Amino acid sequence: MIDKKLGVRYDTHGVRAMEVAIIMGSKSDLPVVKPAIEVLKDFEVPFEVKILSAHRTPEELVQYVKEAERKGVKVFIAAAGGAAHLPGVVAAHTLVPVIGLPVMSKDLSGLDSILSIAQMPEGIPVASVGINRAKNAALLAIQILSMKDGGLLEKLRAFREAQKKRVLSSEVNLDEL
Ligand code: RP5
Repeated sequence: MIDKKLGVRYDTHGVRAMEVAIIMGSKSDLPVVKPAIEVLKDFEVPFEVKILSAHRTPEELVQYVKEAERKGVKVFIAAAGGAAHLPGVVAAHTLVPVIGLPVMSKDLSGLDSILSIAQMPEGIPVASVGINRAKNAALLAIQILSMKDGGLLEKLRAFREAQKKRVLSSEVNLDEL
């Protein structure tokens, strides 16, 4: 069922259908991914989290991407560090937009991660947020969803307004310096 006013889909039990799938290359990525999970919860966006790797579980990854597509996922967030081919491999197997979240790496401070994600061959685009910028990955996913979801658009407006108020109300007390 679709709520036409909001453009939101519900399954037969009246539960809002899953909209975002977060995939991370390893459980060790979870601390970086957590802020994205928190943002999606705050905005009440239904999501799923999976640990699957482009290199260590390639077949299962592709199988999951196809399954998620069938479940109606509208955005993938794929987090990986180092040779971060996960977002690119996901993008190669779907027409659903993919947001790459580069995870800080031990050896190259995440430069390897972000370049592996952003520098895709022509024809298979992946959006990339900054290194460890999980919150932005979730907000970008929500912005994509909000194009067809009036309720989410309102929540985004309120989020930006609150953010603006916080910045404008912050002051530097010269006595504290
Ligand atoms: C990547 O290698 C993962 O996404 C993680 O960021 C990094 C290290 O993985 P582990 O060795 O901790 O499993 O595949």
